[in-house]
Amino acid sequence: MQICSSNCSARLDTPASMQVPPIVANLSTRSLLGALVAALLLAACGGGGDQEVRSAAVDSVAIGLGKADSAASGTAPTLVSVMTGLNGPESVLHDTEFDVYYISQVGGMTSARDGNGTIARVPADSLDRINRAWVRSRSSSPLHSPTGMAIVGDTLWVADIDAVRGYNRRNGRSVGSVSLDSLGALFLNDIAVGPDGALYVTDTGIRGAVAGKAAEPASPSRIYRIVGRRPTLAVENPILSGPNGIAWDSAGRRFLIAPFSGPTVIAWVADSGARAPNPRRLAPGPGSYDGIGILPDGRIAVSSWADSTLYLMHGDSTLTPLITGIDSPADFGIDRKRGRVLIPLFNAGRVVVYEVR
Ligand SMILES: [Ca+2]
Ligand SMILES: [Ca+2]
Repeated sequence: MQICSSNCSARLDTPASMQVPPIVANLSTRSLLGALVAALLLAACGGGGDQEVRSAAVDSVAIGLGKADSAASGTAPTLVSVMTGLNGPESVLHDTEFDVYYISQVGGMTSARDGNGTIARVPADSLDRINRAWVRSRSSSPLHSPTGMAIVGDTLWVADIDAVRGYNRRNGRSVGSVSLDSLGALFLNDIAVGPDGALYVTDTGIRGAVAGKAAEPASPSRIYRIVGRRPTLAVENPILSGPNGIAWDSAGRRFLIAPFSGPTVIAWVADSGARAPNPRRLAPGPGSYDGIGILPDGRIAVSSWADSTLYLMHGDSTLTPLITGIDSPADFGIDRKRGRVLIPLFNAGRVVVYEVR
């Protein structure tokens, strides 16, 4: 994550998405913080500045980008490419019609209104042709800290602190934004399109931390619903525990939520008349979750900053590691056509691309 000023004096301000929740602190505060600080320093001084794409048969362990665990899946995921030179990559989304990937880049402190957010666009079959600033911030359409994305019609929607901003996915031009400021939104993090066509947007409810101290949650854990550019509060519940990633699980007819501040994956039914608890806790794990999604074969995956791992969830009850050693794994994208998982490594300014079969 790029946290330095132009003269690259490293500031150890901890962005909101890098805070250490109590459960993680209890496990290994020192080692985790050490890793985070090292990563911050690396990124602060241009660790993600190399601009290249490594392709095909990359030895992930040799270059320190992760290790695939075959025990969890039967067939080990294969690292096939690494996109570098990204500025705080937070989320990847596959546009299946144009067959391109979008990569949101926070640029600097998470939640800072610094007007330097960007969205990259890269052809899925030509990763070396990446346009790292396909969308830039403009005075008329600022972009500060873009995170999760979703597509509805011709519009690419991107969460940005307390607004959701729209871009024409054919040309990257702004088509306006929806402010959620009046609803008290604090840190909009991810977006899923529901079966009703509405946008469901998580609010992690934390502010960017300062001076290396993790901030306490500053607003309730919420999910908003946006229809026709009109936002409403869909659910507010402490069980959501600082909701970060969100995905629609069509098989389970529910949303899956990856909380940042809680240890369990969460399921939520939006139009519940259900008697069962809603939202409800599923599989426990290390917490500090970011991305969540359904792999091409139907397995549910969730990424964790706590131990730099992409997990698989089994039967709603257990998590097992699929890929380990991936520092600061944020909101991964899924390419169902190619069987790929694209994981943004936030601190390193990279996206690692695995084939998962
Ligand atoms: Ca920024
Ligand atoms: Ca996220």
